[in-house]
Amino acid sequence: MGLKEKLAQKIVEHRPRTTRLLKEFGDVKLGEVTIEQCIGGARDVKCLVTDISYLDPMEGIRFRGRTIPEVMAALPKPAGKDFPYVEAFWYLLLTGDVPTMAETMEIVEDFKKRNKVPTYVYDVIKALPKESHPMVMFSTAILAMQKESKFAKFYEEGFNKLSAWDTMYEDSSDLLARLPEIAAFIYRYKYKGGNIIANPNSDMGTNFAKMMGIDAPYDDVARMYFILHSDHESGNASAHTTHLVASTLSDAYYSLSAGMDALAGPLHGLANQEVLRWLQDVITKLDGVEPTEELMKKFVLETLDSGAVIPGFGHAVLRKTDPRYQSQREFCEKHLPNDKIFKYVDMLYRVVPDILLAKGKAKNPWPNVDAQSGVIQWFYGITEYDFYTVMFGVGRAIGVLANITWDRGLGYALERPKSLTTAMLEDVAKKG
Ligand code: FAM
Repeated sequence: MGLKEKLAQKIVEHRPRTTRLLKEFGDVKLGEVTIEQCIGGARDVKCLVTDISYLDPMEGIRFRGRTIPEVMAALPKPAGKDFPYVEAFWYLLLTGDVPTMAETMEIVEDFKKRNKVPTYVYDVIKALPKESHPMVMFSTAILAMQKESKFAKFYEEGFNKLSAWDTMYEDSSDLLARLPEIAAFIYRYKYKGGNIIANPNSDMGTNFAKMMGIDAPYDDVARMYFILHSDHESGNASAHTTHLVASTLSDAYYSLSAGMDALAGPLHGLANQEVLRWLQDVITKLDGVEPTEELMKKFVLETLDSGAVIPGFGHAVLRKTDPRYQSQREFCEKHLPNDKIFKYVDMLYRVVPDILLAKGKAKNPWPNVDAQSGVIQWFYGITEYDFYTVMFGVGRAIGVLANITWDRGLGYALERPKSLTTAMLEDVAKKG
C-alpha cells in the first residue's frame, strides 16, 4: 500500500476517536487559564491537538512516540550513510509507521516527479532587492507558487470536508519536494554569484547537498538537520501560525509561507543565525586571543546587561537541555571535535546556564536546538549565517505540512480564541 492509501486508511480509522471526544466528552475541562497566561503568551494553555509529535518539558521531543535516537535508528538510510532518508521520516510523521526501504523509495520516486519548481518562482526571487533577507525570499517563493494549489482548486470546484485532506496532502508533497531546490537556489543566487547547480534528482538530502555545492557528508548533515528541525508539537510559533492559517481553509502555500514568517523571528528560528552572529562578534572582539571561561562570562554578562537575550538558550516549554542540541553535539564530537567555533559553543554550555540561573529570570537556562546548529553549517562552508533559518524552514515544513494534512483529515475547526479587555481582566482580578 502506498503512502497516500495508508494515510487515507489511518485518517478514516482515527476519525471516530475525535468525533467521540467531541460528542461524549466535549465539556470535560483540560485546565484553567490565569491572567499571567492570558497576558504572557498563552504558555502551557492546553488548546491544541496533534498526534504528530509531543514535547515533554523534561524529556524533549518525541516524533510519533519515538525519541530522536529511536527515530534515527528505526528509519531506512541510504547505503553507507548515518542518517535516514528525509522521505522516510515524512512517511513516519504522516502515518505513525516506520516505512520499509521499498516504501521509502516510492516516496523518493514520487518526489522526483513533483520537484520541478516553476521558473516564475525564480523570477519572483530575482525581482526582490538582492539584500532582502533570505527568509523573505523563501517565504515569498512559497507564496508565489500558490496558483499551483490543488486544494484551492478543489475548494473552488466544490469543497467536501471528508476528502479535503487529499489535495492538502498533494500540495504538501509538491511543496516538500520543491523546497530544497528553492532554498539552494536562494543560497547560490544570493551568495555564490548566481552560479546555480542543477537538481541531481536523487533523495532530498543528496539533492540539497549537491545543489548547495557541498560534498559528502553534507548530504547526511542535511538529512539530520531537516529531521531535527521538523516538528516540536503544535504550540510553537511557526507550527501554530501554519495551523491557524490553514484553519481558515487557506491552502498549504498560504499557510506555510505564513509559518515561515513566524520562524523568521529572533525569539524563534532566527535564533540560529543570532548564535553565530553573537559568536563571530565575540571572536572579533577577542582578536586572536584564546577565550577563557572568565572572558566568555564577561561577554555573556555584557549581552545580558545590554538588555538582549543570549540566543540559543532558554525555551518556552523545555526545562532541560534540548535533545536536538544533544544530537548535534554528538555529531560535532564525531566530525568536528577540534573546530574553533565548536569549542566556543561548548564553552557557552559551561558558562551560560549558571549565569542565567543566577539572574533568576529565565525558566530554562539550558541550550536549545539553535545553540548548536550554526556551528555545523559553518564548518561545512555555509558561513552566511543569515541563510540558516531557510534550512530550518525546509525542515520545519515537514512537520507543519504533516500537521495541516491531518488537520483537514480530522476536519479541525477554524481557530478563534477569545480575547478580553484590560478592564475585564482588572474586574476578574478584583473578584479574586
Ligand atoms: N537570555 C536572556 N534572558 C532570557 C533568556 C535568554 N536566553 N531566556 C529567557 N530569558 C528571560 C526572558 O527574556 C524573560 O525576561 P522578561 O521577564 O524580562 O521578559 C524571562 O527570562 C522569562 O522568560 P521564560 O519564561 O524563561 O522564557 P519564554 O517562554 O518567555 O521565552 C524564549 C522562551 C526561547 C523566547 C527565550 O528563552 C529566549 O528569548 N531565548 C533566546 C532566543 C532563542 O534561543 N530562541 C530560540 C528558541 C527555540 F528553541 C526555537 O524556537 N528555535
